[in-house]
Amino acid sequence: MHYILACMVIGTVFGAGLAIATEQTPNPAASPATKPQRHLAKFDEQFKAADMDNDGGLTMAEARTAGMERIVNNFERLDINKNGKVTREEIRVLLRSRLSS
Ligand SMILES: [Ca+2]
Ligand SMILES: [Ca+2]
Repeated sequence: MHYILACMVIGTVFGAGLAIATEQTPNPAASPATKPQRHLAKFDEQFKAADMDNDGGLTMAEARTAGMERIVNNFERLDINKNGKVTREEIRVLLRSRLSS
């Protein structure tokens, strides 16, 4: 009885481990992207997740809900065209000017 139970447990654990191993995505660090590019890619993901109405811009409320404090704190400066939304392009302009300075 104990033997059968042990076999079932081992089978379950091994099967689950195999499933996890095959579902793993390739290591992003292995990509040839440079550090700033990776930073931007990560930022894009955060931005997409924060942009709840998918209009391509973050309002102050969206940034605050997503916990993006850096955007909330610099909202006025980031919103270059003063339309009440910070777009990825507006943030990139600021990021680039910071990276090159
Ligand atoms: Ca939005
Ligand atoms: Ca704007």
